[in-house]
Amino acid sequence: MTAQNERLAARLDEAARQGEATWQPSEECELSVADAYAVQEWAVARRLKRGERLVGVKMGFTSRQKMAQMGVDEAIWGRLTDAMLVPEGSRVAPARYIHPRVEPELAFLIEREIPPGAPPETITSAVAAVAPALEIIDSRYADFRFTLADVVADNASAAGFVLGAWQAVPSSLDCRGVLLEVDGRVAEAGSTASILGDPWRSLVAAARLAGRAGLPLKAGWVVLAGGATAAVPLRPGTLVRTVVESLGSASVAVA
Ligand code: 0L1
Ligand code: MG
Repeated sequence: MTAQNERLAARLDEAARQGEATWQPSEECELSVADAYAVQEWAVARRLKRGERLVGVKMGFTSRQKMAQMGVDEAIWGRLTDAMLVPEGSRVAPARYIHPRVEPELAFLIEREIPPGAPPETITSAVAAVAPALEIIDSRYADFRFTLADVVADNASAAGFVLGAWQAVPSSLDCRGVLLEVDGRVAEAGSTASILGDPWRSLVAAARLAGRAGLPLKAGWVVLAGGATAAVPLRPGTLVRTVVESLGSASVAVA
């Protein structure tokens, strides 16, 4: 860890704690994507030192549109801690975030550890259950503006997640309709096919990317596979719900 990366990690961690935007590392220095992952690891380590626990990983840039927009051909990943979990059906205070958005996702529950380098064909059998989920993303940068390295350093904008009821693993997960509702009205409609063509691919990518950092996907961890539609702002006083075809729903009220 270089002094520069350590300083960036501290600044990003502090921005998240205070709920105040900060400037992008790319505005002040050259940051490679490898360095950005080191910053992410260090920033999350600060959370762990305060008593938070790692409970999984999230995938980002899993849709073709977002990859094209960022000029990348690989998804990114971030780390989830227990403090980010917003209990399903509970009320979340938007004031704890900077400019939160919410997007519908699919979550995997890992049953048996997936070690770095695990063959892709062994990965599906390591999953205990799947669930509809909501992810709250909150870039620590003003106006959600960032380069690829900036957003990787910022833990892929991870801020919160809501899990619906876990379901038995179905034989296929692609092409399921997904709705994102705000106060009962459809705000966005999409499909699980937007998640790397099939959410299982996203899980395989999560195992590969976390494995590259020497991190196994541990038993009991959650993997958020990626957004199935565009994200919408998390507005005070609303009820946000996602419904995933044949899988159920997940919801959160915004205080
Ligand atoms: O979960 C996501 O796909 C978001 C990744 C980070 C980019 C963003 O904040 O939009
Ligand atoms: Mg997401």
